[in-house]
Amino acid sequence: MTNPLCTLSHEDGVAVLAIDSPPVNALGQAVRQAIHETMGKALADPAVTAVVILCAGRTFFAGADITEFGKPFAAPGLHDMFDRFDGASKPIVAAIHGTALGGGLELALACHYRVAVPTAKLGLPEVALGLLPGAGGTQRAPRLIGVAQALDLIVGGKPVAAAQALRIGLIDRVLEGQDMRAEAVAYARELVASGAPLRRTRDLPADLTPQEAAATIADYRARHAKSFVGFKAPGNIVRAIEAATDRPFEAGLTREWELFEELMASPESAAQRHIFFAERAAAKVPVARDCGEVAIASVAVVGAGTMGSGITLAFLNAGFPVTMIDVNPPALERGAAHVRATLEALASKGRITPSVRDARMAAFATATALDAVARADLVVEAVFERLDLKQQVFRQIDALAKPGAVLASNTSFLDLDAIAAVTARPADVVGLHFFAPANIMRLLEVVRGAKTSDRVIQTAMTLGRKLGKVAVLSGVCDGFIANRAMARRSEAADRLLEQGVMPWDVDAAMVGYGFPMGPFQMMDLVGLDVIGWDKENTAGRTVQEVLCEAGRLGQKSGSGYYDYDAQRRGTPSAFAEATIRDFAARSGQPAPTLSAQDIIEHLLFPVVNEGAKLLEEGIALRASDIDMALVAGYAWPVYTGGPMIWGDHCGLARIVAALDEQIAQGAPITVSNLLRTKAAAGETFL
Ligand code: 3H9
Repeated sequence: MTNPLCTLSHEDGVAVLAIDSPPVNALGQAVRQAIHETMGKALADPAVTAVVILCAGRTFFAGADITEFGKPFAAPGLHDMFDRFDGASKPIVAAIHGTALGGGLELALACHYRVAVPTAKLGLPEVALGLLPGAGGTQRAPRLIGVAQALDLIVGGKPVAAAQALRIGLIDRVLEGQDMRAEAVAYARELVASGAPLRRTRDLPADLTPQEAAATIADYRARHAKSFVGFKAPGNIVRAIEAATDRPFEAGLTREWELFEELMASPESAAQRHIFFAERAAAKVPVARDCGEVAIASVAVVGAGTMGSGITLAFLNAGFPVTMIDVNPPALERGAAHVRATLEALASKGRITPSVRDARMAAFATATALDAVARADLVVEAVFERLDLKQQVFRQIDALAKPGAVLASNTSFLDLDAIAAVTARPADVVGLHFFAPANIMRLLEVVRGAKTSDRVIQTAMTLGRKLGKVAVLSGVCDGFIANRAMARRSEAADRLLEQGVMPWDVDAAMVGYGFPMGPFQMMDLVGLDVIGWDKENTAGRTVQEVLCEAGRLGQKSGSGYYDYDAQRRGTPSAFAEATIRDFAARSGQPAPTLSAQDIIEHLLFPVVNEGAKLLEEGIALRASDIDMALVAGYAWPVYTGGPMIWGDHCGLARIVAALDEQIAQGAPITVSNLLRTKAAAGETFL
């Protein structure tokens, strides 16, 4: 009886195992079982001289089945399968297309030879899930490609292209790729005809002695120490690779498994796996199945400021032709110069080839007249954040843009419906909220207005993916998901300051939690006069007002909450400290003594609370969307999983009690009904 997941066919003495388990041929139990049985049959057949294993569909195995994680692994395990591969007395060839990832590449490493089509990518990306390759990857890869390359591949986690894989010895041949199956079978026949040895990766010697490996690893750790902070997986991976050099293969596998299980049980990995699924869930939005999409072949960006030029770059980098429009010629020239300089810099750093740079330059046009929007399928407005101005621009765009074009606003907190209302086509109006720098930050909030059509929403979600971003759908409200949730952190931080807590203590607690910088360091970077300061109406009412009035506008003026040296290194400012003490003295209360954990809870529990409000108001579709938005848009540490799942771990009842305590002390906040209800019922968000 043939197994539908794994078909076995024969071509002139070569058995071909073809696995077909859409969407990505993950190595779940049923697939493992099918391979194990079929491989057993092929190897036992005396007419078979070699075996080729390949996959149908869009990709080679994408790894172990992540949905099985957290449950006991059912037999046959990957180790059992790979033992059979290793021990086979006939050559087994893995033929790779698409992506061979994680357990998928580990399977290929357990084969005797590997070939790949030119477009294939190969990687061990488990680190991104807070894990390590637990099916021999950390033991076989160093033996095959050397310790230094294995560190890059496994700790770095980035897949390599077929050509690079060949260079480092990960594969044995890049096929032409016209007919992978036939070319792989021909390769297997060549092996048999030439009497090629059974090359068992497990039996290859490590390229370094334990002492040399220890030195290479120590050097690697030192160079990457900063990026390891907060993550558990890199340290365990390094330990596992070390084991490949200082003990026999079997003992190395045992060590690898211990370290794998430790990671699997860790909160860091649970959080990172949550984000993996959150990213995929965010792409699923409630639109009619047959709504279709607007074909976007050309883009116009209105406004050449920081956001406009960043958005232009984001589209150019994704291969779209873009016309950047600004009615102010000097502003347009500044924006265009930034776009060109960024493309040049990408080329000079080797991140793009000169021909790609030239193609992007050629796809970039500028215009000072708004009628240039007439040619675009998508118009993105990125003018100054003022409702009347945006409405005026939208009226003009409405008059000029072609019928059916998508009209997007990059507003970060204004009412999208009020913008859409000035047009005759509100169904075509959508928010595309990019985060600065728009060509770098991964989050794209797609804002759905009251009248935005399904077709336009689906178009925007697809665009997000094409731009290499995580698109998260948001309803209309002040600040949408990410800015609105994080505004509560800033307010809580300001309240602490007014009680006499120092900004550097608050910032240190946030950095300790895992943010790249704290809220006051961020304010100093952005400029204290940019957010929340009204120059015309300032009266020393807040610490920020006092600092701004004193000309302490942040890094750009050499001082803000911190004092800066010529290299923009900040040190605690005596002026800021005196100002804060002065404010605190007015309250008549002594400044509270707070631990870093107290500060974390004081600042971040209100974010969880706001997340609950976003859910109960229907602004965010799911709790995981909020986590995804903050991880991608605000560098919320991915190893905590985002505010909602972190809130679940802290305990919702504890959060409600802490918020009630803040309210009792005068904080102007209210607790979300959803949060209270869930806390009372002992429920969680996720
Ligand atoms: C591992 O291997 C551990 C071992 O070392 C040791 C074990 C002992 N499992 O991303 P897409 C689903 S850890 C289950 O939208 P694309 C995904 O959720 C694994 N499901 O497509 C989605 O489902 P849905 C190491 C998986 O074309 C659907 O497939 N491997 C898995 O943009 C389509 O996915 C990795 O970390 C999986 N392994 O990208 C690779 N992978 O439609 C993770 C995907 O219901 N995967 N799904 O939302 C990827 O990087 C990308 O999915 C891939 C395709 C590049 C393969």
